Amino acid sequence: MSEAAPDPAALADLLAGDVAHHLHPFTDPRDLQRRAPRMIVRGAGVRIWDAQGHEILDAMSGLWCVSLGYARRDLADAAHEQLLRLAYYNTFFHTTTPQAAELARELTALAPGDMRHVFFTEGGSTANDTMVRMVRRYWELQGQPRRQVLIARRNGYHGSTVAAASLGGMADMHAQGGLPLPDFEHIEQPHQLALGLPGETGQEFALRAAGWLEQRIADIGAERVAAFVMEPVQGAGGVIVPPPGYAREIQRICRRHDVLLVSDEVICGFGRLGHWFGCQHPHIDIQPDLITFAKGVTSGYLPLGGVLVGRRVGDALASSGGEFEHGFTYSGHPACCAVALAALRALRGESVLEHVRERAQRRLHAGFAGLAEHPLAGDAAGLGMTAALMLWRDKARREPFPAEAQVGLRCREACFDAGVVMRAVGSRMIVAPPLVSTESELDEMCRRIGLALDRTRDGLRADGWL
Ligand code: PXG
Repeated sequence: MSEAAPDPAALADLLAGDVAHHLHPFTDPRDLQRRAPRMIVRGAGVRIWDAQGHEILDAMSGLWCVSLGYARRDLADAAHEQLLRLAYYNTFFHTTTPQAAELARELTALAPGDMRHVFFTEGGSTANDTMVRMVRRYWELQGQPRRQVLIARRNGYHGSTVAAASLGGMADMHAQGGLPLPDFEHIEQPHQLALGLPGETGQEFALRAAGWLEQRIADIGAERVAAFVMEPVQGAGGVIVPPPGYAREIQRICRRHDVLLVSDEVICGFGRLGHWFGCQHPHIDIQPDLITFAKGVTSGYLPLGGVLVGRRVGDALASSGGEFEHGFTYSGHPACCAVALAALRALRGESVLEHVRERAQRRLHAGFAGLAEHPLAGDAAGLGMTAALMLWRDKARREPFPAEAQVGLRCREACFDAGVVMRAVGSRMIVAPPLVSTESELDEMCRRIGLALDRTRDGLRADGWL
């Protein structure tokens, strides 16, 4: 199916306005001036269309969020009906709405372990900001106000607000504006391809990598450490899957030192790894004290995030007396909650998690194993509906491309041209397809990625990089 091409003059005018006035996230404005952005105008199922009418398979689910695919009538109707019934009311000052109340009950019923409370936010960054304030408040209530330090990992991503960017371990983000804030510390990521020693087994690496946390707690002093925060699988960092055993060992270390454990499930939650929460995947298998979430909870149709709070922190906050001096205008927005309720119904009613576990993830990883045979690509990795490939200049010698070759960006553009969205993280190419992707749609994504790899290779040859 293709779209009727729009009036070229109107499109050119819109794009000129975008380039002139719109500051895009994580985009160099000079690049936009050199080449106008691609205008996406429609989506249906796992496909999107640009303004020129090109059909593109969205193997990134938007930005890891559109788990149920585009143009779903149930999600749109939920928003539409709620906007007409009650477009907005807040949850401050002793008020609530049926949608916020119902969603709180549903989410805490789904959450692992003893999570009985949820705080609603507008997205993942504000969920992490809320979590930071919440764990510090918890320790104050416990009479341990010195427990202020949050430890997270290099190359972890937790959002773009000042606290979430401090928590994240992205060096380029820290290089701007004096981040991280004090009392945010980082340990190295559990990325064996980058940090493993020759001959080291996954299990040995898992223990060594978790040991970096214990060392850091000792350096800081456990009496100052509030929490450790990790993504089950690092998403924006490049789909970095920790070796089995790592997360369990992290949990043991946190318990030993009475440090709260937080799972950032903004990407991994709501079926991305084939379970309601990524921490429930057998490869991860931990019971965090708090979970932050966003994205897939509404399948990206409207913005919503939050913090699920285990009994330990939840009971302390709930019984403390005194307000938690925190909240957002749109905390528990009724239309966003209505869409989340509809998304949960769809995930359950259509057995989406079973589809991921029993069919889709296997097909995706089989496809990526095939792509790793391409001369340019190797080291297929991933868990659930996430997958990654490395691009090598010389795979046998494990020689990477120099940064100037911009191999990831070349491949990303080649993917768009081949009709599939892939995200580049340096020279790592990653996907997170909609959870509802059929096996034939996943095969077609991989076929198009294969084409893009061929074309990337041709371009690199033409420019003398190969
Ligand atoms: N935590 C994690 C694990 C995330 O992936 C956030 C928090 C922040 O969520 P909000 O809703 O505030 O954006 C995220 C967001 C990318 C990319 O390019 C990833 C995210 C956002 C934008 C781009 O991979 N993740």
